[in-house]
Amino acid sequence: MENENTTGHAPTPDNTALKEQKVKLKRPPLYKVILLNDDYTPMDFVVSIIVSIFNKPVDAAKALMLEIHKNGKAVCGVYPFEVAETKMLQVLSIAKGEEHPLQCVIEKE
Ligand code: TYC
Repeated sequence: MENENTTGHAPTPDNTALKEQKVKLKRPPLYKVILLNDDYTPMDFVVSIIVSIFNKPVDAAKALMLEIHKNGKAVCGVYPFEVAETKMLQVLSIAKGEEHPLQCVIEKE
């Protein structure tokens, strides 16, 4: 029916319905945290990083490390931007502190 009020709001003075508002809810974008292979960072160190920063069980961390070693890179986790950025900076800081060249990047999904 024309001018039917389906808004849940009080009718306007001329008794026509207020226009429905389209509220577009957007999910926050997610970012992949990717570890890169190199020839020098020890395998055990990479496994310990994946366990401690990305909260993976040891077996999954070993599998991810081997995937990076074989294929050059792997996604270790997917997070909102600020979490992804923090994890990337933590990886880089710990690796630098131990003088390993391990590299880590983030990429929008
Ligand atoms: N390629 C390294 C080695 O043979 C191991 C390694 C794995 C390094 C994963 C970095 O992100 C990495 N010691």
